[in-house]
Amino acid sequence: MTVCLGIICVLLLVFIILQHISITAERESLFKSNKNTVQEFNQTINSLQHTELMTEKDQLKNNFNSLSQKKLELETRVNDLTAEENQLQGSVDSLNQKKLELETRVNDLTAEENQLQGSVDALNQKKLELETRVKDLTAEKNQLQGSVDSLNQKKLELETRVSDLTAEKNQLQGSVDSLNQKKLELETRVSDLTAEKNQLQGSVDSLNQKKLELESKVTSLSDEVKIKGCKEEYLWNPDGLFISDERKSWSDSRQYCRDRGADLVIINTEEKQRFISSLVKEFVWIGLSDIENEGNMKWVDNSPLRQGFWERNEPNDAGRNEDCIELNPAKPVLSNWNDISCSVMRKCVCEN
Ligand code: MMA
Ligand code: CA
Repeated sequence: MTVCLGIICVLLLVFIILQHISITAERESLFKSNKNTVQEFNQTINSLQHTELMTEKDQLKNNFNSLSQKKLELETRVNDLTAEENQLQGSVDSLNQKKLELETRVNDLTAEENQLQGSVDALNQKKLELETRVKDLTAEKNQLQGSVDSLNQKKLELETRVSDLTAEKNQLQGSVDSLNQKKLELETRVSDLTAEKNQLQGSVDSLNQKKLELESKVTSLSDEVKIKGCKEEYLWNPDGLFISDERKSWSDSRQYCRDRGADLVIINTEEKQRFISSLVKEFVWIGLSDIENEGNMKWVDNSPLRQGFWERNEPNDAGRNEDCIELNPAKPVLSNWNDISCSVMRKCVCEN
């Protein structure tokens, strides 16, 4: 656009200059021809002074007049051309004015173009950035496409797995049904066995009753033997005694001894009571309890207690919860037993 405007201005200038040159040339040629005519005329007058032909002089005078007329006309023409030139000069001025305006406009447009160039540069920069971004996004898209493909693969695998598992589930459902059937059968069997067990329990109870009767018979028989003066022999071996190294409840302590081929100690002589009291340094369980029958103290071999070495006011079944017997070596040697809750944690004395 700027270039076009420049070219138009140049063409206008060239046109104006050519016009001016042609007008000036025309005016000069008119002046020259006029001057020549006057010189010619003067020469003619001079020559006429030497001639006698006055008529010719008159004629020449007439010619002169007509030439003067011609000269006036030419002067008028020159004036007209001068006016025309002034007019053209005005046009040139206005064109110059126009040209200045166009130059200003061109400058404005150039500034605008520079600004636009800046915008174009920024847009190009932006375009480059966007191209980079597009490239990145394309790479990302390809990566995601890869992920999608692998996920689709995974999905297919999972679908296969689901159908496998469904088949397996149906198979298991079949198993469950057959197991339920089996369970019903077993429940019937369990209730049959429970009935049988209850029956057997009745038998056990009656046998226990029988056993108790027999035990009391044995006791009374042994008392009878005592009364008859037969001295009982208490055989015990000090080397068969040992103290546990862990604190446990009475039942767990008993199991501890049993695990080692022994049982909780039975103290049925004063000698043994003295020996064990001197052996232990803290509370210990001994093999005596009334767990089975409150108030009926029994040793772990089911023999009844004949001689106890109780503390004062013991056994008292405090809180109605004391069925197991501890020995406290800090108390006097022949009165150091106490009944206490079987769940208390104590070391114990075992005997094998
Ligand atoms: C008291 C006494 C005993 C009982 C214990 C229980 C310290 O002795 O009442 O008979 O067995 O408490 O801790
Ligand atoms: Ca007690």
